[in-house]
Amino acid sequence: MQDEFYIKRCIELAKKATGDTYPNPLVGSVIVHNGKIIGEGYHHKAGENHAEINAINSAEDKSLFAESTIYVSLEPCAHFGKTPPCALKIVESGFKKVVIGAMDSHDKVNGKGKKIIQEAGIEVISGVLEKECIDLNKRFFTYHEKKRPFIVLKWAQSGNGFIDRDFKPTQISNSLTKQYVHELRNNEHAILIGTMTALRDNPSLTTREMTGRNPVRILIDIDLKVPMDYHIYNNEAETLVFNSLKDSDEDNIRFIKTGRAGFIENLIKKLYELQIQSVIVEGGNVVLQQFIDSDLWDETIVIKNENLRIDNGTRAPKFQHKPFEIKQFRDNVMEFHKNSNQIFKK
Ligand code: AOF
Ligand code: ZN
Repeated sequence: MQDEFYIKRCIELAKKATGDTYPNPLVGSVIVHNGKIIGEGYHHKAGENHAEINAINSAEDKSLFAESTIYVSLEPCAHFGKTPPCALKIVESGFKKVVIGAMDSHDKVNGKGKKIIQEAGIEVISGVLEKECIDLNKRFFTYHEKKRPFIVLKWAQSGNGFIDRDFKPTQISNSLTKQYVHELRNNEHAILIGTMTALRDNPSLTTREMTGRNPVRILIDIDLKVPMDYHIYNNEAETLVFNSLKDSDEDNIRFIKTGRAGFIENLIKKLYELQIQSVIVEGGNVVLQQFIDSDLWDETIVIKNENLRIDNGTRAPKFQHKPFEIKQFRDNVMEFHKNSNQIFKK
């Protein structure tokens, strides 16, 4: 129980850097001596100190380490990257015990950090609040383990399952939800839409009003039908255009030529190469259904307006298999999860 309490604190600390650590994960660490926290830290930004190092540096009395436990939400690293290995620093610092939340599936670490510490004769416990620690970095873990981005599908539908009225742009969700949608977008590295949605709604897909950071915009436009003066091509953010006609790279816009066969699979492979760790797919209906049919999704968010009834229009995408878990949070938002314990090896 004590261990869980301190790993929870690690998670809390890690979350302070939400959105700032890409391509690195969120990680927090605390050092405990005789039931008292004597050091805390988290990873702020790629290239800067890892969580453990900040926790170690923050402790005033380092002579207490020999009788202390260091907690980390992610397995300490074993490699010389932008910073030296935390596992070695932990050994040198002479801790009595190490408690780890989740193991790090990044190829460079993957058990090696834990091994270094154990081989130095230090007691190691791992897997404390593992599910929570994996969830904290679900994008990072999915990216490294499945060799593809974490994929979120999102749409809004009427109470009786339509996403528009008479096949025309229709306001389904209310203005309160708009804020929520911006939050959702902001959690992801990229936002994806198809030709139909770009032509019909002409969205700019930015979230800058909220946070100052814009996700990468991805447009699927096989025959390049979306005119260059549409908002998605404005220079407020980077845009990747997957198409069948040309490859080119101009300022903020990159055209990526992709074969028609296995289009979605090829696109996802390319996003992996471009180190995009997560993507939210916002439509239209055909694109969303393609992701479902290719079994390429991790979470689906459906914003439902129960009071709205529509007689004629586009029907919401359909799952072939019932999702494992359906969570309802807020009145009008449903979240679907594909698997119980996500997709992870352990
Ligand atoms: C840790 N503690 O706080 C973080 C870790 O390029 P580097 O040197 O910053 O290494 C990045 C990798 O290190 C990253 O992909 C992940 O495997 C691990 N991140 N490890 O021990 C931390 N942020
Ligand atoms: Zn490290």
